[in-house]
Amino acid sequence: ILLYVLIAVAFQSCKNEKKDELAESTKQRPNIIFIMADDHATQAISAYGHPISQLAPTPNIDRIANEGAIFKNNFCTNSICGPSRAVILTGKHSHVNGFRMNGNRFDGSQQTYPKLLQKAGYKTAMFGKWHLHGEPEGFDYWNILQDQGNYYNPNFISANPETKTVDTTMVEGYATDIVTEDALRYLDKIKNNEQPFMLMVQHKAPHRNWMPALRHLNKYDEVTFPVPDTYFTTHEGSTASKEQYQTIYRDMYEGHDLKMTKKKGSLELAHNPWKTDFERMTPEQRTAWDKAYQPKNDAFHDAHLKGKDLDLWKLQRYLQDYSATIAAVDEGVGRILDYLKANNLEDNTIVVYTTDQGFYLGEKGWFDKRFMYEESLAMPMLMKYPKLIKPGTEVTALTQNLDFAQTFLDFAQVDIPEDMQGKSLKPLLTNAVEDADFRDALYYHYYDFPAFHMVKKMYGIRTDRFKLIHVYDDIDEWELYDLREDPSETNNVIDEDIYNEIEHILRLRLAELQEQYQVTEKEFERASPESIKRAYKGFE
Ligand code: SGN
Ligand code: CA
Repeated sequence: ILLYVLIAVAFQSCKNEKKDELAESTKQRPNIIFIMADDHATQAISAYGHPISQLAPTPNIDRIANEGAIFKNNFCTNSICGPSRAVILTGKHSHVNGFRMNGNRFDGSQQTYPKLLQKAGYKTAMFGKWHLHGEPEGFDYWNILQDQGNYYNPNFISANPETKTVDTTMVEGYATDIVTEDALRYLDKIKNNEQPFMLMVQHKAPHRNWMPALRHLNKYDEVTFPVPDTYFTTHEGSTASKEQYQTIYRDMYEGHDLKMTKKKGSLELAHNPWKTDFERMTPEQRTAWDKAYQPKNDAFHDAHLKGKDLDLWKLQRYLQDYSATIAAVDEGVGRILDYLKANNLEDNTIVVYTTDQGFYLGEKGWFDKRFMYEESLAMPMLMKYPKLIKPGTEVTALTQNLDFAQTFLDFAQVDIPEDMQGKSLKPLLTNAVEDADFRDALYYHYYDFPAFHMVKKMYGIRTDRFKLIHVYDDIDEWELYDLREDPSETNNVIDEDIYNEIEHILRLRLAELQEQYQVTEKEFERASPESIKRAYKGFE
């Protein structure tokens, strides 16, 4: 009996020690708040310095860069919403995680970083835009926007633990504010828990159709944004660029996107094919909206603009609205940062600000994303963590959304699974690795064709100076750009002899990357010529 008691006591004290150890290490592990906007271009974040953002600054988002790090060369692997989100969750390229294009369904049973963090003792939660067509897994709490989400009075989907049902509820208000407030409420509930937490706060804004909050409807009316040199380009050297349907002055809907009215004195919107956005507003919201927009729309009618003047006017309206939707995102980031400070959570919390891909703000005449050119390939990435990241850190290494999962696991001291395809960014932040030694080249592959905007399928490689792209499906065209000589990528040098050697090296390295990432023949399937022709007609 004595022996038994001794063993039991020894066992118990060993167990307690283990528990203490776990509690200790749990306390040391950082909290993570991952804030992601939708389609927020680096050109529209003032920390990145682009002239557009200097006219519509983002002071709160910039706080993350000032107090932490800014990644100057961060890129996505596939410039479109759902796929980027799937890459972030899994740390695997689209062809490995299975989510190649919008409309696919994310296989939620697969390994993701939130699941691994949850298993390792993190409290996990997800708010806002999910867009992976299925219920989030690996979260203790989630409350997501239905589909793309709406700016006004959006529907939210969440699991109800009491009834064990999944409920869809319309919430009155402005999406960005609702998502921020939901996250803050949750934070307040769990802030004293022993467990570390990981929250994903994912906004709809500044996604199309760019509807600002009521308090921001006139915010940039007096601002004239710079017109990109390439606004009226004729896309020489790139058939895919010529054949896209994402040109501001041709493809934007005058009502739905540009909020233009049919005629002076009328409130009736010009082309507004879907009854999904303005029709959701309450009469009070709509009245406030019209009060703000009618004077500017009437002034537009009075000006009788035509041709290029009209095209330029559309750019201004687009950028004013786009920037104004960001204002609420920026305020929300400020509220979260202030909350952390006021609640003594600042030191031990990693805050990340990013978006799912880059976006065109008039460059090449475009809106939207998808192409492998810089504006849509680039992804903002800002990260602060006072314990470890020195304020004002600038990272120039070639990094990707592919790296995020491993980074968070690394910070959380969780083993990184072998099958993840990115690299932790932590060594860059502790100066354990030089920026130049981190990655020599990155791989990209976009699949969503034929589809809305008609951007052809393409894959390619980018190094610090060059970019080689193969555009395929109904064409077979290679594009090569020298980013140092031609930052706006308007001069395809694929046929220039002096670049032959470079092209050869890039092709070899591209093939190596495809092998490394296990890209198989199956990834290059083409659609039938008939379906492509039909789509070109259909989306005209
Ligand atoms: C919607 C938009 C498109 C956009 C896709 C994908 N049109 O269809 O312009 O490219 O989403 O965006 S809209 O008028 O309905 O908003 S993504 O961010 O989800 O990939
Ligand atoms: Ca997006």
